[in-house]
Amino acid sequence: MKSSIHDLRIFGGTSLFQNPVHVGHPNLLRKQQLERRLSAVLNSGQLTNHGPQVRKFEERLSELMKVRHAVAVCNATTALQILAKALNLTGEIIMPAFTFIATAHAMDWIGLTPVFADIDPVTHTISPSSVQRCLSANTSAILGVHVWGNLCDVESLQNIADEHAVPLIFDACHAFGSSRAGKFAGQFGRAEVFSLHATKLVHSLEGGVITTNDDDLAARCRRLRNFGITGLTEISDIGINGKMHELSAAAGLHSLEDLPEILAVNRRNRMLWAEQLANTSGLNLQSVPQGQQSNYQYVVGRVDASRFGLTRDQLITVVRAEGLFARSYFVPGCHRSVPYSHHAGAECELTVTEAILQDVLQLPTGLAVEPSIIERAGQLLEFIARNSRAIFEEMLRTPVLDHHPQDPVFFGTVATPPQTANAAIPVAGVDGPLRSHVRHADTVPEPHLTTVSEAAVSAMMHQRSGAQ
Ligand code: T4K
Repeated sequence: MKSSIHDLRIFGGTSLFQNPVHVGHPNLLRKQQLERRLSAVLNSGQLTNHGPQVRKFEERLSELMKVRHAVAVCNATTALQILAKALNLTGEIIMPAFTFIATAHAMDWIGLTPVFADIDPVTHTISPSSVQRCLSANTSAILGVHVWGNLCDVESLQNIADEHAVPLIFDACHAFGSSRAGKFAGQFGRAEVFSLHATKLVHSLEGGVITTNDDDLAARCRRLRNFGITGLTEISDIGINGKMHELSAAAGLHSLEDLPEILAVNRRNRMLWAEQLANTSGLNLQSVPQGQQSNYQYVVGRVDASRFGLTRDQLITVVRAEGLFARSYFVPGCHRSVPYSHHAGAECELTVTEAILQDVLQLPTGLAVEPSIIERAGQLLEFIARNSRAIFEEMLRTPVLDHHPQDPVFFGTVATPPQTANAAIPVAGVDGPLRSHVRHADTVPEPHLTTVSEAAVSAMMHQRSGAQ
């Protein structure tokens, strides 16, 4: 562990984690068994088109979630589109701005207008009162997102939806295995959509599933998933190819068998993080609201810069260099991302969203994260908190900050042109606290990777001392 701030990698020390610790890593157990399963599928000759693996997977999913129908789809983005088409949605759809960009893209791609509502400060899910304010004559549906495994306030949202006679649907991509008042995600609203992407709790490598208790809606989703074909020579709808293939379904069935272990490990990890951070002032883990069971797929907290002594982005800079690849999430927010920033529908007030985008921090969990990793990471965070003032001052003084050799932010695939001498470094989507720390830079020599929130990290890494 570090005994002085000069042991920190950003000041030339050695990274705490030589092998980086990612926020998420595919949960994958019993690989040989999976290989045998996949090989049996390959030998069966049936590779796709609603084969036995997909049918069995759908059956297992509906049993588990206690819902009448589970419609397996190639990914959740396509599943959201199929669902919206199956409901004949047109015009505006109210959704949170605080979600993975796919939620907005899926709707916009099929001609719907996302209207971004604010979120609840505790659960980070869509705020019913904000939804009320976003309603208009053009609203055709409300789309809640169960962020981080926390379920939305489904009862209040349902009341609003019923009152205005619009369907309520959910993006449940984060919520596999979560429940509210004893009811599993998958049973709420008219329908819900789950992602089975490799980084999700349960996964089919890539994949998605629509769940619903509505027989007609399920039948329509099934038709739309298969080009709208209903018989040998019959085409009833304008459908798409949204089919899940057999290998994917077999991987999904395999993953489902590990669900109890994955949930137990996530719960344990969340508890360990809470223990480790109990004395770290200014870094507060999100708590699960009463009456809910979370799958703890994500461990998230908020960095209160005034108490912690560093902003969230400054903290990310320090820990990523140590190999703890903590992340901000959903930055810059759907409403601030280029395709939507001048959006006609985006007029709702997003005060809570804006605040959370500035300070939310995602920490590693999942099967790959051992207790010893959390213990060391917790000690590191505590050390940083204790020395935050000295670290901040040193960050202002130190000429060149260093980063972790395996950080994809610096060794990725998207290159941006070098900065010119003494130009202010643009930090896309990050204003406020970080801006005050981003100063004019000398030339940044190599092209470096920039994803939106990582631009902040990148900018800080390349700043020079005294160049105000
Ligand atoms: N709605 C919501 C709320 C969602 O979260 C998502 C997807 C969707 C809709 C759409 O669902 P899909 O159409 O994808 O089914 C990832 C995923 O690409 C995305 O599926 C997911 N949400 C989103 C939250 O996360 P990234 O870019 O943030 O993750 P990525 O690729 O950086 O992976 C996270 C970490 O996992 C990395 O640190 C490396 C590690 N990793 C990742 C992969 C894929 C591995 O170790 N191995 C791997 O194979 O988007």
